[in-house]
Amino acid sequence: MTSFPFFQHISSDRSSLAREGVIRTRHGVVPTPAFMPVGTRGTVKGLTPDTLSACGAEIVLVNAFHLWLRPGTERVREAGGIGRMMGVDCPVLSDSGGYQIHSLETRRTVTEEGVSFLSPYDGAKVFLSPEISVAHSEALGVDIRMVLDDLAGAAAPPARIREAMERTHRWALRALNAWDPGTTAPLFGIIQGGVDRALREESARGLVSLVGSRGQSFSGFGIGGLGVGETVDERLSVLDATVPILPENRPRYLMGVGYPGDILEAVRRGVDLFDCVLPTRNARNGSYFTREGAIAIRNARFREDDRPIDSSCGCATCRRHSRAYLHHLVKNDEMTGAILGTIHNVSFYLEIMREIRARIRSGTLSGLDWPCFTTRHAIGG
Ligand code: PRF
Ligand code: ZN
Repeated sequence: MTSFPFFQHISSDRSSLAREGVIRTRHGVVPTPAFMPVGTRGTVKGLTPDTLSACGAEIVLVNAFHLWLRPGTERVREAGGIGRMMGVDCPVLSDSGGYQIHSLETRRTVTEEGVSFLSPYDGAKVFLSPEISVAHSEALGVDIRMVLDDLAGAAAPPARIREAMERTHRWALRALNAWDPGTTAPLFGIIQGGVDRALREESARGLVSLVGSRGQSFSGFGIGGLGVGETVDERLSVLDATVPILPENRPRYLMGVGYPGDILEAVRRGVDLFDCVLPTRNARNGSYFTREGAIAIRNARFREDDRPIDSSCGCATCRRHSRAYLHHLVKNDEMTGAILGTIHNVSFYLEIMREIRARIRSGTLSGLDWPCFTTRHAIGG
């Protein structure tokens, strides 16, 4: 489909595996390391396309599984694709739903053929396979897509973790064979294997060496199954073991992680792409990121605080509004409070990604540290 390289590695950090690059898609160029705001159901909660763009978003994440169930893949296709329907100008990446199906409350049955489950929307019986997943992401018109994977819970026995990883590999080959790399959007494989380094190495090697029947290989690699209750040290150890196995000319995407400090440590280990619900979800709970740490805006100490959320932030919220105003809005459950908070948190994440990229370029990444922004800090992991 593309005559230009999908991913280009531009510069490398001297003291770590961090790298600066660009991902090129039909809908634009994404500088990496990049953070994708989460728009699971076809909207980044609280943001219009214009505010999302003003926050600095250069790529957005959706979930093919959710969009398939509602409003329906065919409806999205008729609307000109998900980017068009959402009204965003930037590229869109779709996750397959492997993780969401795994987390469903209702019973699901995983077989070699695929996964059967009840729709969380209306209870209808539905079936998803690696091939069906590729067909849906294609019809949604996304710019990058993830294969359907199987994963085991953090507390699952080793045999189940291996089984999920091996099934993920077999499904990955089926997805690869269902994909036409010549005419359709790039496809990423997903590495699984729990917190066992040997299993993760096996998973990375297995996916990197997969070749489809037409000679096609994955355009990039997701690192899945993390951010699910493992400790920070376990997660970083998995990245240390995994990333060096991945080809230099393919993007690496750490799925669903994390706090700014977690992202920084993953960037240092060679990761290029991230998504996480933290900035959007926390904003709706009145928890805002600042350079000095998170603040809970409902706290009475902000009642008469005339300062912006973060005096070093240039976002539309911090340029105009005080903590006192946000405190008032959030205390009264005004939707504007959630919107203004989301604008700040998403802008904050995108600003730290720009800072990370600038520091890789200038060779000063080693001086960067956000000890107050890690899962370790948040949950004591
Ligand atoms: N697989 C998929 N999506 C995901 C994950 C995964 O393992 C994670 C892990 N935290 C987030 N999103 N398909
Ligand atoms: Zn701000």
